Amino acid sequence: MTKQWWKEAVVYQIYPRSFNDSNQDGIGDIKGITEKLDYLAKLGIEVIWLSPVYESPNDDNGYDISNYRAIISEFGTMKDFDEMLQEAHKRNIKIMMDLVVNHTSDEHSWFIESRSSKDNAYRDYYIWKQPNEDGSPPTNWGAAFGGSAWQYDDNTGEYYLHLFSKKQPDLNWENPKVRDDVYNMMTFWLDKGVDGFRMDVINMISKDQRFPNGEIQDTGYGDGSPYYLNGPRIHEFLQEMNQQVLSKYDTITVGEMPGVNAEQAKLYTGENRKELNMVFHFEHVDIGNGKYGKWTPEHWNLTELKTIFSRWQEGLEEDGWNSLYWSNHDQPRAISRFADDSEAYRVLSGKMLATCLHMLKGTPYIYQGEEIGMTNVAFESIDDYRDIETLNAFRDYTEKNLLTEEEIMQAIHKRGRDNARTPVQWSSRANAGFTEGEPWIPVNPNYKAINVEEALADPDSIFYYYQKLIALRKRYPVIVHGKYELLAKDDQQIYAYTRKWKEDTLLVICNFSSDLVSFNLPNHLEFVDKTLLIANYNVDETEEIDSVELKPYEARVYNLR
Ligand code: TEU
Ligand code: CA
Repeated sequence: MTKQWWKEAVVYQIYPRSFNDSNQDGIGDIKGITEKLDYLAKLGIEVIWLSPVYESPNDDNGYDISNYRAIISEFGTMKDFDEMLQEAHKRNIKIMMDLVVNHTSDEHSWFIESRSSKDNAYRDYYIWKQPNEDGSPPTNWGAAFGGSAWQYDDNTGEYYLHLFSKKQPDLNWENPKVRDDVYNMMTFWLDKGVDGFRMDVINMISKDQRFPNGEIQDTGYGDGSPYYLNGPRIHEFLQEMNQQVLSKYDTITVGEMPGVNAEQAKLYTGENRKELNMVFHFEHVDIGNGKYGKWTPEHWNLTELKTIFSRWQEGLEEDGWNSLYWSNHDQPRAISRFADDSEAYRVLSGKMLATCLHMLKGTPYIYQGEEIGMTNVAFESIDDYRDIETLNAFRDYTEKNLLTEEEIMQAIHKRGRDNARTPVQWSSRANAGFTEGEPWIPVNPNYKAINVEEALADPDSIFYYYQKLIALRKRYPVIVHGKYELLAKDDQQIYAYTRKWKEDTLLVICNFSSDLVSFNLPNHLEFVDKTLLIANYNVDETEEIDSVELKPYEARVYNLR
């Protein structure tokens, strides 16, 4: 067995469009990434997860791919890519590609062929169905970005399935030729030297072939998810992919899986199952979802969050592996979502969240800008937004009078995907130093105070705190391997837990509130020696810890022996 290096690594996600623009056209690009590799090496990360860089008409910013083997020209060339890969490897940084194979773009040559006639060789690459007798779509399923999940095509008089936008037709994984083509494409990238894949909505690729209607939702559409999430042949497909491709390389793999639970994750990530290394679940990022999901955000409790994390920590303790994240390109900024982005507490709470997450068992993911504590943005006008999900939701919910404009704008400010997609703030120069051109999406107006230049100049910055967390991971095996135990289960303000490994007991104490709160160490924790590993306030290291007074958003990690 090869060494499971992906358990020890920290991954950094790059959303290339918003990362760094090297040629001043307002769009982040691959050369822009290469320019910043030294910065990432300084942070200490070992893997980059690169959101899609393939040819795409950008209906969903690259998650709609029209050619899996070409680089989209606005990001650069294949030569730029190869150079980036080489430069990353020189710095011991691996590159994980985004693999988007539940669907392609409708501009992919496979789909152009497929829709051209019923007897085209590519017809069965996608999911085509006849209309019902009254002409209505084959099922009542709704699509993730609004409307029906079926699009009628005049040319052949049939509907095709699209679980996302109508420019993202779902591939038909029942067809062995589709699977072969995907595996060959993966091999192409692995032979180039990439180090693994983050697999987009990979638990959606196997559909229940009976295609039943779903339960009607408040939006008027049926919920098809029981018939395509973790579908009947999903494990078979992943095992086949592993056998034909992944097993031949030393890779890191993570499956993005809406609606997956810890029990199922054991099947996806169990050591002997030969499927994936880990999965991204959505349980903590969906916390507080209301009637219309994220568009009706409600209050959430820390105890709910602790219950979720604990279930996953305990569920995958013996077998399988966790991925750990607060944010990504689909989610709001971590500090704004889970802590406090006010001026008084932004830095403290950013460090607290980092502590809480990175000390859990699993592979931590940092989303670009998180390491400098970037926050949500609240554009006043919908015209400043670019995300298809956001724009469609604004239109659909207001048109149907389900939400007022004010209500949906508030929800967009809290939970919209563009919160994470404003350009990385590199400096206090114009456009945050991201570009000298017109950025494709406006920068967050707080860039003068929050930027990389500032962070690098301040030894107390969130950046150096992350750097220290990553360095600790390399020094203390307990951080990678320790067994998790939740403390103070019912506490509404404190998240505390231990991690045990051989002689070491890691004690992690995080205050998720702006109150002063006291934490009492449970009696069963016996130790003779304690070392403070990291803290976001100045702590007297000799302080007794039987009972600790915690300041707002305070976080401490001790190693007990
Ligand atoms: O996301 C899948 C997914 O479930 C989210 O898009 C979700 O629908 C929404 O963001 C939360 O409200 C993946 C990609 O990460 C996302 O960027 C793509 O838009 C989507 O798949 C389709 O490829
Ligand atoms: Ca550019």
